Amino acid sequence: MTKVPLKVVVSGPVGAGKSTFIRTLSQTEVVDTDERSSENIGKTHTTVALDFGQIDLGDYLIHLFGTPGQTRFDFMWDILSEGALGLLLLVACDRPGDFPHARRILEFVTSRQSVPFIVVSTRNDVAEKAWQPADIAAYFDLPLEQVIAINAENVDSAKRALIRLMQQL
Ligand SMILES: Nc1nc2c(ncn2[C@@H]2O[C@H](COP(=O)(O)OP(=O)(O)O)[C@@H](O)[C@H]2O)c(=O)[nH]1
Ligand SMILES: [Mg+2]
Repeated sequence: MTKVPLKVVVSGPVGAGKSTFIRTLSQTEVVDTDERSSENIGKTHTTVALDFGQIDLGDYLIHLFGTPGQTRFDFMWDILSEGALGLLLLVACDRPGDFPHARRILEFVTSRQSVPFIVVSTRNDVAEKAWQPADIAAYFDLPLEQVIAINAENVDSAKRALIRLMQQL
């Protein structure tokens, strides 16, 4: 049976777990374009163009497109989000300093087109004194169902984010 291909965009600030999330979920070899970072973002390599992976989810074949986190790549948004089913906005629950950037991404995207999205809180397995989903929902002014806490390194946990997005459609 032919599966229905669905495009899902994975965005969020640098360090939110986009590359990890896509690597965890992808059943094909991930195409990534990590390069030595030109900005001081606390790690030497970062995604400059995109991450791509795909995952079989029942009747659907989900194509995951990870956007670069750095603001100078904003121009790629229109290209990446063309025809997208939905958006996963990743934020690391222990990096609240990056939330304003995440909110700007969300405002930027939703101002251009109406796209279903959820906020995915990552690093819940590592973080102490991290933000809880209810706090994150309040910050982004969203109902609690639109926020999910995961471990981006765990397949079952990461899959729950995709399923939650599908439930928003
Ligand atoms: N333990 C754990 N580590 C995570 C999680 N998400 C991301 N990381 C780690 O956080 C760092 C940043 O993740 P990365 O995928 O490079 O973020 P990106 O800049 O959004 O692509 C990496 O060291 C990851 O291994 C998570 O849910 N759990
Ligand atoms: Mg990355």
